[in-house]
Amino acid sequence: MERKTRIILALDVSDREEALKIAEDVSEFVDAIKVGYPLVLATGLEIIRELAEFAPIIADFKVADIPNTNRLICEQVFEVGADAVIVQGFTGRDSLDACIEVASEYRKDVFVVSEMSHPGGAEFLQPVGEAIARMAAEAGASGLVAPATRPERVKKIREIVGDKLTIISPGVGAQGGRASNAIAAGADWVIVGRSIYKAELPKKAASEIAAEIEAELRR
Ligand code: 3DU
Repeated sequence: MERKTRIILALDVSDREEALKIAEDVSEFVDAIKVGYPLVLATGLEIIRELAEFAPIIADFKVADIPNTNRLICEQVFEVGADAVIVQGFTGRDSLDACIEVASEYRKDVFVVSEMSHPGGAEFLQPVGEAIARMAAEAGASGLVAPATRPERVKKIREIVGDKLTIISPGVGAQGGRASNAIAAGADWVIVGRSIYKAELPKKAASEIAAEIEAELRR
């Protein structure tokens, strides 16, 4: 994934035509498109192949199962053309290793959720987030998912993993986080959903966030 605008679009719409239209519209302002359950359950897995025409695709299935099941899921995700998969870290090293093994066979990336951006993310996951980040680094994951709603946590995770892993950061806009704060705290990319796909002019919304990030990086 190339660092250009540093925006990953979370395309959580449930209509195929709308998804393709938004993807095409905003493609110049996003470095990747994150596709998850809402769109895939509504339209089918092949939407990943269709969207891959516009940008690299990150499949957000928060994979969280035993190693064998994780392997089977990741194989399907990469076969259909995704460039990366998001997996949970709390299931442990063997489950993560299974995902990383499959990803390396396909020369693709694995991003590990260390903690989540919503208020409930602080309940169970945050206390183990740093241990998950360390495990992901040791296991050879490509990156981590860390919360833009808590930039201080992004900073902490960055201190732990150094430059070894990339950090992608959801929670910007609709969940209250600011793109510039997440980037300043050490995120490589922000993940933005509703603030772009629900905007009256998604392309304008994406370009404004890109400009905010660019200004932050020039500081
Ligand atoms: O809140 P938004 O509409 O900008 O969407 C954020 C996206 O990122 C959405 O797909 C959600 O499932 C995902 N995500 C989080 O919001 C928080 C996490 O910790 C991990 C993923």
